[in-house]
Amino acid sequence: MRQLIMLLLCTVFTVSIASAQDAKKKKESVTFFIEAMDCDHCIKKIEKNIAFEKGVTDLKCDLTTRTAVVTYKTAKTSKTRLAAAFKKIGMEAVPVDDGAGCPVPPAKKK
Ligand SMILES: [Cu+2]
Repeated sequence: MRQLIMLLLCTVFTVSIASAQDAKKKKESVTFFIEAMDCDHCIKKIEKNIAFEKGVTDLKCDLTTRTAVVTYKTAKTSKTRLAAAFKKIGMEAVPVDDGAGCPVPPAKKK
């Protein structure tokens, strides 16, 4: 069952990449799971930093699920860059739709 979900997520992810390539102004949302996000202070920190990252248009943090939904312009930034931005403020952010053990070649990203 878990594998089926992963496969499904992979498919959705691949399709979203394909459609991202035809429109330069296209926006995309990525859900990051941030284990270190455990209080309002963390959320403030994320809001003060990630919201001002290049290409980020929207940011929603959820403390209960420890996730942050980041909407960004695909032409300006990428999941990898956003994850790096989280790392810069000391937080490990894992894109949920990538899925652990679901290898998505980063070269496909634009
Ligand atoms: Cu905290």
